[in-house]
Amino acid sequence: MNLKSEDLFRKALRLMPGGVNSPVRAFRAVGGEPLFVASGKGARITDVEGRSYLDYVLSWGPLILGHCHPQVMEALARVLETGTSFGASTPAEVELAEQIQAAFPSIERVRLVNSGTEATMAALRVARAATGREKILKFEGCYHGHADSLLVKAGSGVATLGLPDSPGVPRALAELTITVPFNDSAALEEAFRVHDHQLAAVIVEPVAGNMGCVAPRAGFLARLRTLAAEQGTVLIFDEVLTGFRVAYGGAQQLYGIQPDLTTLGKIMGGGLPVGAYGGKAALMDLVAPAGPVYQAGTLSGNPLAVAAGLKTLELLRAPGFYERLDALAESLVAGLRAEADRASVALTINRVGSMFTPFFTAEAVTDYASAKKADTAAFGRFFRALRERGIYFPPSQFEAAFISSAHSEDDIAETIRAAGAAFTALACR
Ligand code: HOZ
Repeated sequence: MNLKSEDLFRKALRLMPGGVNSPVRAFRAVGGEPLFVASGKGARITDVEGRSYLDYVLSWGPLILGHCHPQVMEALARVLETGTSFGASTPAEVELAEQIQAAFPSIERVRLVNSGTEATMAALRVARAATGREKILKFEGCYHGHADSLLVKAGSGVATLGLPDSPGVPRALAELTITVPFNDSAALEEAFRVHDHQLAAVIVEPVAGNMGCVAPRAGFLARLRTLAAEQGTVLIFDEVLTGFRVAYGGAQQLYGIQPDLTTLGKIMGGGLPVGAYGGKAALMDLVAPAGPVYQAGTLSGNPLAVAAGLKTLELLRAPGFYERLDALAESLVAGLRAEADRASVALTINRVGSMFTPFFTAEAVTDYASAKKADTAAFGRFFRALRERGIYFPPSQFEAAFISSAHSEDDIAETIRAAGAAFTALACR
């Protein structure tokens, strides 16, 4: 007999740390049994008990076309007939590199890796090698994967679990990571003044997604660009979430700012494990074997991820794709706002393109400090109330929700109705 979620989780707890392979999945911040998914199709997933949910997690962003898009599945099926990994170059990798370069004019050369964490780790190494400097600057509540240098005041699961900076990160390394609040140009100027010509890199999620969704203030990214250029600091846009999401060419296209290096992942692999880092040729030509900065990977450029990525990007280039997705996201956000107002629930919703977060606070959320003021217990109740009604939101106040092209107007209407009932239940407590 198939095990139920409860039994699976009990078994998983004996076998895996916290019963999961990635912390936020354990639902510790929202309560209730973690979801065990049996399958996904379009905008929906089905759990092992056969319950169906409209999915706004979408594998944390990659599935912009929804689950099991037929053309992506077909592309994968073709690859399965010819081999899953060679540890040698394939024609499709070259094609994907070409597509990435066409989408991101700031990327003159690109290296494919297997995850966003790998991409940010390697980008930092390149920046340090290029500048001969060791310090880096990141923003509070931004998350760039779990490499040692970047687990300082990190968002995502670190914020969800309310952890202080992670044990196991050598203090000497953490001391090289300077942090300032996101969207705070004055603090940024001060950091550049104090660490004058000592910063190898500034890394930023140009639209923060890992403290919940937070847009950059007007002029913030431009100021960052100028300060980095003035001091020869490498500007890294971490577009693992935003690349091919907020626009085909990512946040750098949306806001018209060109970084020196970009990290990508998620959507560009069509739901398979992938990452990439790229940028100016002068920087990327430092990477081995063109240059001395070492970085390698047996499964890098893996045929399955490359095929799923290529087909996904092709479908994203359809005329009007992003306009429709953004309109759908806006109608959902407007509906959620109206329902929260009707139930007198204090709610602030941030949205950029098809990524968004409802924060349970009346105040504007512009950085990590304001995100942390949100009522996370209320978010947990909202999450559970939605789940009971067949809607699956990210199980954390500090993760962005996403919409896919598989979501229909009816799905959005169903979600708004469910949220309305959830807000009313919240308000009646
Ligand atoms: N912290 C990840 C999203 N930002 C969660 C990944 C996962 O649990 O799969």
